[in-house]
Amino acid sequence: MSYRTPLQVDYWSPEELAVCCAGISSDILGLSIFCADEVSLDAVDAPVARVRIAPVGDQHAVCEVWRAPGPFRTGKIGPVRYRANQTLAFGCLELSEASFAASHHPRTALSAIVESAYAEIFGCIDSLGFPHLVRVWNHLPEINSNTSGFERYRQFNEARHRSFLACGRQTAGNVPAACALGTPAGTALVVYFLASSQAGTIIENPRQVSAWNYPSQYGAFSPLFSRAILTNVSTHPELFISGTASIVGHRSVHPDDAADQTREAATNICALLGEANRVINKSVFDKEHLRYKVYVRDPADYAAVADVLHAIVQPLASPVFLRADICRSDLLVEVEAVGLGQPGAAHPAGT
Ligand code: 3EB
Repeated sequence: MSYRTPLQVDYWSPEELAVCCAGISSDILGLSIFCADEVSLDAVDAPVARVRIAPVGDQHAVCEVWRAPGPFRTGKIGPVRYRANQTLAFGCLELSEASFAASHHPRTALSAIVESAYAEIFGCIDSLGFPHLVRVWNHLPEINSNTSGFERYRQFNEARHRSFLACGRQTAGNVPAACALGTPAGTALVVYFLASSQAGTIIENPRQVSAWNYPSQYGAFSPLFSRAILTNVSTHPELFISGTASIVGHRSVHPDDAADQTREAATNICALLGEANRVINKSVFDKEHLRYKVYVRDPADYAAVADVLHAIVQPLASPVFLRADICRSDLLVEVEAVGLGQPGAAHPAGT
């Protein structure tokens, strides 16, 4: 009997990835690799987003591997490399500020590449027939620095906002789940995403102000992301939880305490799970069956953050810890997660 796999995400070392790619047929839709330096992934024919942040601890690199049933269409439109099956597309691109002379743009080189990145992404997914961004991972160099008098995360927010408007997208409500993290100086902007032929359902957090309604103290252009997106692109409902931090209302809470920030982020994630289950009117998602990815600003906080998460989620399927700057300088930790219905369930072909 043959079985179709639903959508899956796994976190593997490059060696584990090589073993999978050497198998009879690869069902890899796309992947991201997190590593401080360059890695070669010869065996992989799926699109690869290369993010220059390192795992915390002694692992050199970690790969986030998205697998889904084929057949696939694979290609490149402008700078966007993509692979898609019937319902879902993975795509990624990399743009460098050095390639944009600031003088040719009314704003900054970062604004220019962010606007261009989103224009390319929307152009790509529109022409593929997957116009709905589900989840976007934004990795931008020096996210907390000030250049041209503005924090770079704010420059990013303005450019993202302008691009959404220019490309006919909504700037409130129906916006993708996302995260925005820093990478070292001199690296490229890397954006990768999942897009779908059908719009997902946004899930907001009753404990938090929606990001598109943040007051202007966080910038004239609000961040455009939803707290989570619920989709149905495979055999189970899927829940994509955005980067979630220690924010209540719109304010950062527990400054200088990574353990308390982790607890608050976990409480926010639990609130989202409750919302998602309420919206689908069924108890599908719980904290024990999520795949977590954790960004910590200071590696010295790793043990405290891991302890808190392990105490809250038991058993905890090996979360991935990455060293990265978070978009607000008072945030020390950010947690994202994916829920993919029931774990390990395979489904008969054609059902
Ligand atoms: C926050 O809740 C923390 O700008 O795309 C989380 C998820 C955050 C996504 C983004 C930012 C973004 O505001 C930061």
